[in-house]
Amino acid sequence: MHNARFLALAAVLAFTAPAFAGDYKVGALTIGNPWTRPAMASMNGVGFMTIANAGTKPVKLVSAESPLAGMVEIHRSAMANGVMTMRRQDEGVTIPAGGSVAFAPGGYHFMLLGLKQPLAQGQKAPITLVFDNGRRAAVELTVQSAAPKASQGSMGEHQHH
Ligand SMILES: [Cu+2]
Repeated sequence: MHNARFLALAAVLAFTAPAFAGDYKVGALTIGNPWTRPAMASMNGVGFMTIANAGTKPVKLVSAESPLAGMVEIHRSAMANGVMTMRRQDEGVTIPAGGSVAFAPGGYHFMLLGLKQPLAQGQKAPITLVFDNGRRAAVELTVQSAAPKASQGSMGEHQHH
């Protein structure tokens, strides 16, 4: 009786302990903290996450798709002559072996063009990442107005005011 109660408690703790739920593993890849901002239907959404590659070979992200958007593009923002611009990454994005790439405000991001429905705070937005090795990773972007805490820190993301 006492043991059973202990196990039940342990099970609850195991479910609630990870502060950063929302990491997805596909083979050697870990997709960390996928998130997006609230947006209205017919607007464009922006998806962020971290993709880490624990494997011994580089993996290239070639495209992405979502049932919620007319089209998903991989973009990279950069400052050019004091103006923030973004470019489509038609050649894909390589995740180096043993390394990771951050999709974060001010850098790489997923552009969800032509949202078919609004993205409301707390909702989940499905997106599928397509890699050159044929692997597909289906993840859900959590809709929230600010970056998740777990993606800061080691990534050294700085805030612009
Ligand atoms: Cu963009």
